[in-house]
Amino acid sequence: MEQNARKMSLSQIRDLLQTVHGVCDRFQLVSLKRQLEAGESLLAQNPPIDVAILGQFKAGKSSFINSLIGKDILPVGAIPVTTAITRLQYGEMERAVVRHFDGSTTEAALSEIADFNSESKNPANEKNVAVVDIELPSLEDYAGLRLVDTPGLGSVFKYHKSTSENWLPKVGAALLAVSADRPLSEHDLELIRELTRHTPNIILLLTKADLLSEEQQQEVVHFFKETLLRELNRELPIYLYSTRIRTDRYKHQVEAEILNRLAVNRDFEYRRILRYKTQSLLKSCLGYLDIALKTALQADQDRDALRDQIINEKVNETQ
Ligand SMILES: Nc1nc2c(ncn2[C@@H]2O[C@H](COP(=O)(O)OP(=O)(O)O)[C@@H](O)[C@H]2O)c(=O)[nH]1
Ligand SMILES: [Mg+2]
Repeated sequence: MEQNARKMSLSQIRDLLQTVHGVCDRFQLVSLKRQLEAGESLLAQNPPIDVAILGQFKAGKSSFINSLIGKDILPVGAIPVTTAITRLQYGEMERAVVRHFDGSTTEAALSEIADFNSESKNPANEKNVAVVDIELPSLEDYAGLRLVDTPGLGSVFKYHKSTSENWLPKVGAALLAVSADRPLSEHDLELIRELTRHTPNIILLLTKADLLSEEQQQEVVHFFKETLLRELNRELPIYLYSTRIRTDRYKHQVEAEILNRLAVNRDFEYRRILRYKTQSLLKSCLGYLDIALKTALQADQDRDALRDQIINEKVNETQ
């Protein structure tokens, strides 16, 4: 898919998205709506690349981001905590803006953001928070990227799952956090399959590496590789992380090999991601059209068969 996509120019992408938009309207393909909107707004706005941390609840996603930015800004905890998508990006001054579903915004101090994105202080997202945007001067090296913390999947809070899933079409690069004590579930594989529709950048992050000995870490990494090959026929980069031990070493590797690489090649990555999304959307759209065509042909055949049957019966009656 990527090889053909490399040839697509931005104006070709615009044309393709317009065509897909027309097809979606005409055939009411509502299931492609979010994907289409994500592609269109990516093309129109050229926003920062969203580097999302995804995965099961309590995998250590929020802790990982806090550790990367060197500040305990995001709420973490032993029970499912994160309720709303939270984006962190470079800004000249520290600030947080809460965006509500009705389009209104609230300015908040960084120390107050748990009031909006944690389950205990904003239960069932009763404050209707669509997204919390945080700006930090310390993210200057990664200007052009946006770190995205997401509510965990698989918890008793079903809307955490839908919040993250609905957001998925926007993903630029995905870091799938898998905790060392719960290595790779069917849910994780399902998420990788879904992510494959939205981004060419999927990276596995084995969190809480401190819970394993070095030998066990190797074993788990080996298990990940084998499972991905067997189940998805894919290889994905795998990184280890711990907020407890050897954090500097893990952090340096993630910064150098993931974040810096994306930040330095930001414009190239932006186009690559946009092309990938367009190509994927096109593929889904053609898939739907193919089904619609087959259904229509089948209906034609059924009608012809019925007509033949009626004619035969009439012929038999007159004989
Ligand atoms: N042992 C260990 N525990 C961690 C690590 N990172 C996070 N945790 C713990 O895992 C729990 C869930 O963390 P959190 O960041 O809220 O997970 P999230 O739901 O994926 O955002 C918390 O109790 C953290 O203290 C780590 O590197 N090692
Ligand atoms: Mg969290």
